[in-house]
Amino acid sequence: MMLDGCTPWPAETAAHYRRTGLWRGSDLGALPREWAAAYGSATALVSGDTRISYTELADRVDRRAAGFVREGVRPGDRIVLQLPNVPEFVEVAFALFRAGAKPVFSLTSHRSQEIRHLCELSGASGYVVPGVFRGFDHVALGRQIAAGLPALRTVFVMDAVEEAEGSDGGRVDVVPLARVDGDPQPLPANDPSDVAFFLLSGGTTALPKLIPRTHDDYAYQTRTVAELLSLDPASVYLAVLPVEFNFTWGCPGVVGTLASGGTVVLAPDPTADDCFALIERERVTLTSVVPTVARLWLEEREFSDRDLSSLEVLQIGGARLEPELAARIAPELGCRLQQVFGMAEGLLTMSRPGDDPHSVLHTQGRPVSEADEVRIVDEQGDPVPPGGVGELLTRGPYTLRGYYRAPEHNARAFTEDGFYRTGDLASITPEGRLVVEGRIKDVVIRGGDKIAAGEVEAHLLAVSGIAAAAVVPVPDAFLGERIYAFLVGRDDSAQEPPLTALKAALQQRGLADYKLPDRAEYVPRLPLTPLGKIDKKVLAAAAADPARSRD
Ligand code: J2J
Repeated sequence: MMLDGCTPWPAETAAHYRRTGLWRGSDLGALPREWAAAYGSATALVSGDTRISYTELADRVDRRAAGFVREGVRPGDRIVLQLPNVPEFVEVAFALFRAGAKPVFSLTSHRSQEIRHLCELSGASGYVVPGVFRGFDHVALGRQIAAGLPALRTVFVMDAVEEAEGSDGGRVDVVPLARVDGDPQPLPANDPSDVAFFLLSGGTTALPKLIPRTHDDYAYQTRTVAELLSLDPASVYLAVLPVEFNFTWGCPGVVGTLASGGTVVLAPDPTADDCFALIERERVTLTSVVPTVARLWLEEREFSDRDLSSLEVLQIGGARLEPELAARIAPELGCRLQQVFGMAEGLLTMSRPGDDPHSVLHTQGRPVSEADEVRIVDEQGDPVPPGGVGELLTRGPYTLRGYYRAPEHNARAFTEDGFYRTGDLASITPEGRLVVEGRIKDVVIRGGDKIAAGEVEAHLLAVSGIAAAAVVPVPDAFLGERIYAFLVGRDDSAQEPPLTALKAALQQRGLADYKLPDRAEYVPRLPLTPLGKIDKKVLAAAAADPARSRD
């Protein structure tokens, strides 16, 4: 049974995935103990000077799970998890799985707008935070949000907090993670077909959506990708991007590496300085980055004498990889390139170890599962001729059937027979490889971060002096795309806020920094399509015009 508000796979489809051995009745909460039995004293996690063995990890997960139960966390509870790349992220996620609670993975860059929405949408009873991180006080944010959301009972804090701050007039308990500890106790197993956790959608709508991932579907995804890459106990994975990103968490990422007995090294940030040092010190064999990070590393490589010879595979995905950049990976970094096209919603395509060099540079490879179904359709929803470009639709054993608590959106985002409309434009080569050709969804992909235009527009409209707003991507050599906002002022007498004031106003509203427009331009009116919708194609072309004057 899946949590209320989720869309299960149809019964026969689920039965088929079980019969064919794709879904094996997994429980993510039971994994650390199983891994400890298999890999014991081998190193599971490395972070700074801390090294944690498989046995220690399982012990910590058991103790923390008991601690969460003692703090009132119950099976089915949703808990917003907002921690950086630290061992506590992994421990807390698995402890929550163990306790039957469902973590909602959020980004550390998220602020009050995003966190309030995630807490509200998920009905979260808890919120796990670092404390003060990169100058931002997450505990204060938790208190502020809890004041308006009675369901939110506890803020769990990784850093030590002052006892005096212990409670907020009874509204919310602030509990240090150190106190989330208890003697291990038997806890009920999870239903493998139930939600294990929620990933955040890259989104096309004004408010972000939640993606339910089940125990069985995620165990299948991570196992399949780990097998495809032949991971084993000698594998060392460097988590460069935020761990809560599906790419880092499970493609094969943290979960796939641990399931293979390898070692996960947590990088504090993606800089070449830090990551090259970690690759050298830990003899890293595999890592995954977005194209912007790959570009940064290539630029730094000639100035670094770090030994990167252990690195076998660099996975690059999350945004379009220019063939020119792709071609530099093997010669300049001395490792194999693997292109990855993926989405938190499910479908993953990847190039394979034996693929010919041309296709590795120019395609995003094949779906990772034989059971992935992929269709390329035209605007009417009809299949395009072989090799043609159209919207990519997909369904399969690890692709969602519906967003959480979003019936109206689901009616548009899925076909009647359960295919997810990705909003990506793609074609398939005669050899069956996917080529991403563009997208029809209203999203900006800025250095791998996904920004829903509608979300930024809604916030811009709430800023005084703005009557209309349209956000489009503008190409950028370093980030791939940047955020360009076209604005219409409210009336002639009103002052048009300049970009810095706009950004400040959006930050003031509590929008995450990565969603702030990089450029803003005032226009007398926004162009419309014959159907009366804002013509974003015209705007995107205008934004990309190098001759355009910019303020
Ligand atoms: C072009 N666009 C791409 C690619 C994703 C592995 C890798 C990436 C993600 C991810 C992920 C792309 N070329 N190679 O979850 O597990 C764009 C598409 C897609 C959207 C999904 C993973 N790889 N994209 O990026 O949920 O537009 O997942 O629909 O963040 O990123 O974004 P997200």
